Amino acid sequence: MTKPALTLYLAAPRGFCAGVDRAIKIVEMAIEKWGAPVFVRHEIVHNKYVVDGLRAKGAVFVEELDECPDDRPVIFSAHGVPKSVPAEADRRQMVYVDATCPLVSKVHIEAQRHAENGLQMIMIGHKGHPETIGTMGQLPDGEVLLVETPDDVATVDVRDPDNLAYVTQTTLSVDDTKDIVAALQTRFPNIVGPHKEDICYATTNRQEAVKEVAPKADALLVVGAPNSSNSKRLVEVGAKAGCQYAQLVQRAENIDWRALEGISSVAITAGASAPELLVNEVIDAFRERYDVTVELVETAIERVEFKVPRVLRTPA
Ligand code: 0CH
Ligand code: SF4
Repeated sequence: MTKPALTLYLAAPRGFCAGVDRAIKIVEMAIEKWGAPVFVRHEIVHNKYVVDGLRAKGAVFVEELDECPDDRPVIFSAHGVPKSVPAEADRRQMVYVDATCPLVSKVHIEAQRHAENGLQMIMIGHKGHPETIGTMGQLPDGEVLLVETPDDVATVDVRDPDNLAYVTQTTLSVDDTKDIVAALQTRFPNIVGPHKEDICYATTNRQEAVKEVAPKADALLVVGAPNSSNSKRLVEVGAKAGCQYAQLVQRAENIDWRALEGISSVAITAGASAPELLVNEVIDAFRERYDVTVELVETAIERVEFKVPRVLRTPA
């Protein structure tokens, strides 16, 4: 039987960003240097395949530092940690490596600098997300106010409307964040913002690429995990850009083929924490059912790379 024709628009950039790449390398190098087990506080990045792979090599994933013994190394995830976490690790004289993405650390520094200059901080982010907890945790409890929507801006209770600054999570929707920033600037005209957006290059580029592919395709699949904020944003951006069916898939086995019946084109991208191997698995699943023509839609070229911490570059 002949297979139906399908155009597969492959978005680029997609998948691993420089911060994810660095964080995974940090865990791998730590296991090489110190042997197993190496503890990792929180999923190093939000992807089950990545986490399972590192676990098989000797990583032990925990949620809190008090689940780690004093005498084994611990890595902090790419999303960043509140100040209290390295402080506690220091107190316990633990060996630790911080895999926080340098672009998240930049936001941490920004928040502290504004606070030192006497500005009250507002964070635009998702409540309960580890990055939001980490960034807010750079300052004492209750010092950073969280807003998630333009409606929150209307009710946020500030000390002095003329002494405010904001920072954002790095993985937010660029467009939704613009609306929140506009609401902040309308209510607090003197609020200070980042020189350049806190939303990182990888988030921005992946959303731009999705905007390009989504309107062309009958369906959009975003390879990524349900707890991956940047991946979920890609689904929303795709739907907003006009794609009728936009779905997150962790693996090829999760594709809902019945929902895709009758399509003649599909767009595929991947969140910053999703390995390319899983994208290929999804493409192969389409090849099994369709006569696939792949069209690469590249909207930016990324050359960002981050070095791993020096302690891992020296032998044990
Ligand atoms: O998108 P989130 O922040 O949920 O995290 P992820 O899926 O692990 O992707 C990597 C981003 C890490 C911090 O910016
Ligand atoms: Fe860093 Fe951006 Fe990747 Fe987050 S999504 S790890 S901020 S490069």
